[in-house]
Amino acid sequence: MTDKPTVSDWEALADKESKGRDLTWDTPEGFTIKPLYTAEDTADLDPGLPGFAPFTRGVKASMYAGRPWTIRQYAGFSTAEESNAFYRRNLAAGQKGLSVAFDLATHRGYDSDHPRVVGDVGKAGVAIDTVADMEILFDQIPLDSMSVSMTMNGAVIPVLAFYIVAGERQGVSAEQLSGTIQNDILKEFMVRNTYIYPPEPSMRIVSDIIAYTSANMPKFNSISISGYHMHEAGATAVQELAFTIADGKEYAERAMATGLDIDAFAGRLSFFFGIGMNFFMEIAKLRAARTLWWKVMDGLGAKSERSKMLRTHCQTSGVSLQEQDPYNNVIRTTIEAMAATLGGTQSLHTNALDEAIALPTDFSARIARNTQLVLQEESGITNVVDPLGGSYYIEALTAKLVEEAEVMLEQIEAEGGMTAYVATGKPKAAIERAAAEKQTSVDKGETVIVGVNKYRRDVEDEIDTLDIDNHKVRQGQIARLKRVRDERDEAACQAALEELTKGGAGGGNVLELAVKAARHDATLGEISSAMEEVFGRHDATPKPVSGVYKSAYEFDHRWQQVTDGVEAVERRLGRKPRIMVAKMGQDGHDRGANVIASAFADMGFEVVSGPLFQTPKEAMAMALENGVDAIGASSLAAGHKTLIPELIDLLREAGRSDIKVVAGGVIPPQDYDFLREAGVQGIYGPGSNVVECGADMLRLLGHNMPPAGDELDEAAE
Ligand code: MLC
Ligand code: 5AD
Repeated sequence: MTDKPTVSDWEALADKESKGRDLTWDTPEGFTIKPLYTAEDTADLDPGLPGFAPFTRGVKASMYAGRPWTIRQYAGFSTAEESNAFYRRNLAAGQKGLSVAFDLATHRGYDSDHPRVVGDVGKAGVAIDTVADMEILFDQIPLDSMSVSMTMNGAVIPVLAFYIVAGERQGVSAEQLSGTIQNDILKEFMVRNTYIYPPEPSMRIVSDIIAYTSANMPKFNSISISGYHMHEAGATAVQELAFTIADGKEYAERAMATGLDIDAFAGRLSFFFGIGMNFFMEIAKLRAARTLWWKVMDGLGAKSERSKMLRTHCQTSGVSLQEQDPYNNVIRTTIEAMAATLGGTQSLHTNALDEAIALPTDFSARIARNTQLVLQEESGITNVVDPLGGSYYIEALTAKLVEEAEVMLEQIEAEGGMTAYVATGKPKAAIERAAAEKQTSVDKGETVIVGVNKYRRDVEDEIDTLDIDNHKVRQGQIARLKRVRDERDEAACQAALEELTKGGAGGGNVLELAVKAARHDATLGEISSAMEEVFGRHDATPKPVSGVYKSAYEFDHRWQQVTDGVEAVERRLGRKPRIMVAKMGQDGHDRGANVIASAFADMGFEVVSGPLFQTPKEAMAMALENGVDAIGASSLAAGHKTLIPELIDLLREAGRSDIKVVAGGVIPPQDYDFLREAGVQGIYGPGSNVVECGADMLRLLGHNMPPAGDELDEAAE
């Protein structure tokens, strides 16, 4: 009988098979993944049992064998009527919980009749201005039994107040309401950008909500501490874990500082993670997150086990989905959904296949929802708790993530906690650096995306997309706003708003005061303004990172051609060519704009980054002031058909049609002709190669640029 083979025997055999090739893999987290994991990697590890501390294997003992995860699809568009009809169709077809997507005007605290939001109303979500809208949104949906998540952070006070009052008008008391409000402002300052007030008053709002819900809404999750948006902005798994857990700790400490007992509120803190394509890493990430949270809450003195359980929603990754060959997205979403469920999520949203192009249609929403139904009903995944527990690789990865995230958590602690750390801008910059590195790896073909930088099709099929008549939605909202204002008791409404302002300045609970104003039909804009009077409004200009592209492309031939081209244009102009990257409307998604700004700066362009939330007029003024040669407008929230043509018209009126305008972001191909006719000279969807964007820009500026050399470089249009 021969001896049992050892790991060294395996190593020798594998080395021979692969002829000495290095089989390890370096992840964006900086982990070197080996081709084999064995009992040696997990000898010191004990993940425990599900339902018991530290909950690595799941927060419930029976997990999905007892109750499957909640199929909770995030949705909202156009009017409350249309979104309500969409929700009811989805519930009838197997969805289990609701999740409301609000439009950007609502997020930023503006009523639909505000001049800054002309292009945003009803576009990226549903327009909600008053309790009347909220009542329509939940018409025939019983709020005493349906759990409702609302993704709201900036205008969180009026929205939660409207929800409470809409419940009252349905005959449902606050204590019966179950659901979740996102209410996670720290990540807004880092990545999502739908804040309204500066950080300090924003943190006060979070604490007021935790205090109010813990006293009055026992079934309602007061916060959804979100790593998702960091993930989408390009964060590594370690960054997503550390920053999210540190955010959670900060919220818990703030609430404790107001005198609340930790066990009175901690059981209703919930989480939200993004799930991308690194399958095993994502499963391990959720297991690591639970382990980390248990330790943090135990450290803060929580006694109840429930306070130390990390319960989470997950959403499959939007940025992993592509405009090219979009049916591949169904496959990607399935893989990601499996990772979320094998990781033990409580609730899940699966993205639709048209994610990179527009909001879901009924067709694409059905496929997305059915992905979860098939997993629940057909795959057998629900029958066994934490089926990957004990896998050498999964357990080793989980432990490694915990260890690395803890190092980062200590650094954050040394910086004085997450609010102070966010204020330094360091976490935002770290995420942007990781994003730029990922983009470079895709552009260079090192990270493969099927149908984009490999196996690309010559001709793409067009798919049907949802188009919203933003003008019609806005007119309808304006009419309803007028009706509500005409019919309400104006004096009582104004008095309640004044109380809110006073309470904001003093020690009142702003949610409690806003509920009173909402009962008198104060609008979202009015409630937001009443608080803005004392809190002020927060402004920020993106500060893109520099040097990532330059170092990644140091020896790249095409990069050299582009940088040579920029120098040639510089010699001709007697100065560097100047590009403005503009973000117009209330769309705060700035990952793409930052990637472009940092890459173009590295190419040698002078880059002017416009602040977020400009009107076309403000963008034009800034462009003229800075003497730019071209403007790149980045749009990810469907405002492109209104805002970009307006900018071009304004430039024409100013006699500056010589300034070239290009557009990038989530733009359906159906809109390309419309934009070109409006004067847009280049359109760059997701999957565009950044270096080729630079080459195109040089052509626009009159430089004779050689064509791209290989098939990778065709990506630019
Ligand atoms: C669950 N339960 C069980 C059980 N499993 N009971 C017995 N045995 C089992 N096996 C119980 C739970 O304890 C709970 O009761 C109840 O069933 C519901 O289960 P849950 O697991 O709490 O699920 P759910 O209600 O869906 O809550 C999940 C959540 C919550 C805690 C994560 O916060 C949530 O729904 N979040 C969704 C957030 C969301 O949709 N965000 C969208 C963001 S989109 P009890 O009594 O204990 O509560 C976005 C995009 C953008 O942000 O940027 O715009
Ligand atoms: N309806 C459905 N999904 C949406 N998303 C954003 N807005 C909506 C909406 N109104 C999804 C996309 C995006 C993520 C932030 O949420 O997947 O990537």
